[in-house]
Formats: sequence, C-alpha cells, structure tokens
Amino acid sequence: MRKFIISALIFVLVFSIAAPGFTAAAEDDFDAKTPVTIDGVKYENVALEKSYERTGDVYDGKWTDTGTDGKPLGKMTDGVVAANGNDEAIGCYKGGETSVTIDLGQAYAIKQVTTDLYGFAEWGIPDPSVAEVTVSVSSDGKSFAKIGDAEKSDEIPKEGWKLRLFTLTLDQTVAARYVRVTYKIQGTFCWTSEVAVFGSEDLSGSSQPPETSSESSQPAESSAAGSQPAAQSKASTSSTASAKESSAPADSEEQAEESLTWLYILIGVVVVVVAVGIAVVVANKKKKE
Ligand SMILES: [Ca+2]
Repeated sequence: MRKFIISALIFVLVFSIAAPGFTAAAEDDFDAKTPVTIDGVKYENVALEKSYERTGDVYDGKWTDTGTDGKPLGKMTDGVVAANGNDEAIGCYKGGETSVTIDLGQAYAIKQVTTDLYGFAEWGIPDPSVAEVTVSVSSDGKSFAKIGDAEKSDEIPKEGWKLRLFTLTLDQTVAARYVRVTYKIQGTFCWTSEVAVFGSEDLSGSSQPPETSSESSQPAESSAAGSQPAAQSKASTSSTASAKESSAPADSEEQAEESLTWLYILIGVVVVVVAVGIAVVVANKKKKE
C-alpha cells in the first residue's frame, strides 16, 4: 500500500510539471492565427497581414500569389493555412530556390518561424522530404544573417498530398525587423501557403542578428537579379494591407488558457486529496492491527 501512495505522489508531481506542456499545439497543427507559448512565454504571429517581397518566377493560375500588377497577393501572411495542396490558399512561385522576405514594420524579438510545403509527384511538385528551409533576419532589410535551418516535421498526409511543416525555434530570441525564409526544394514549384513569425515586442533579452556580409546571406534575390520576375518582386513592396496597429491579444485565448490552468490545479488537488485519504485509511488499518 505504501508503494501505491508513493506512486500516487510521484504521479501528482510529474503531472504538475508536465501539465503546462499540454497547452502546446500538436506538431502537425499549423495555426498561424493563434499565439504559441514557449517556456511559459506567449508569442504572437507578428508577420500576420505584414507586407513581403518574393523571389522566384511567377506562377500563373489558381495557385498564384502574384496579381496582375505583379505584386504579391498577400497569401503568405494572411493567416490562412491551406487545407491541402489543391486549396487556393496555396501561393506558388517557380524555382529551385525562392524566398519570401517579410517586413514586420518594426523590430520584434523573434522566437519561432514556421512555414509549410506540399508535394505531389503527379503534378511535378517535389516531395518536401528533400527540401531545405533556412531563415535569415535583418535590421535594415539589406544585410541578412542566417539564424538557422528550419526543422522538418514528419510527413503529414493530406488527401494525397505530402505536407511537411518547417519550424525554426530559437533558444534565445533575436531582435529583427525583416525575416527571410528561403526554400530550396529540389524542383520547380514551391507549394506553400503561409509563413508565421512568432515573436514579441519585448526586446529585452534578445540578441542582435549576427554581423554578416550581404553576399553570404542574400541568396535568391541577388543571384536571380537578371531575370524578370526577380526584378519585379524587388520593385514591389507588397499588396498586403500595411502593418496593422498591434491589436490587443485575443482575450478569449487568454481566458481559455487560464481556465485550462485552473483545471490542472483542480485535478492536482483532487489527486492529492485522494492520496492523503488512502494514506489515512491505511494508517488506521495498521493501528487496528
Ligand atoms: Ca496564407
């Protein structure tokens, strides 16, 4: 019986330590509109509705992200994640190496960057398993420094499509205004629907981007400068709505988190009471003996 009580107490301890982790999103859940909580700190998607530039050849048709004026349609930062590769939320640019560079409007402490890539062999869209996604940042929009390679998720089947999420999570936040995501896809069609940059306005504790020369960190844009599409995307700032005034964090979100925390506390208390009850019963039994 004593063993059981010790086990129950260990369970309570482990549960109370692990419980906050339960609120983190599952790995195959890419929700660009919901803030993420990492190590107890909440980060908003600061790229939402922000303007961006793209490199790569223009794709014409249903899955384009280029308007008749040659500017991006804004699919990459509208918060809409494609339901599958056939979804019009996909914004395609052509080329083995393309990039999207988002202007956050001001410096943010960047913690996590996430994007998605779809593959479909029958349409000649390369399997994301062979893709590499890197993230660079800049303070001035000119000199970019690579901050890491995004980690590839396991394959997530989506109605015949092969989806993988690419996520870079930094140990220490980096302060930057511009974020560039570069896709090396081993094929022609970069099939993606969103880039989310999770960060906060609190720059204290953030590192500055490492100093680098602009050559080593500006991949697609400068190398493709001669071609028409690159020149186009360079000239276009963006069609997306200009940076919204930072809106107040979703209250309902916070309330939900708070009520979850209370639920965990309640469960913890119940378990402790049950454990103590059992201990008392056992003690009484022993007394009688
Ligand atoms: Ca989108």
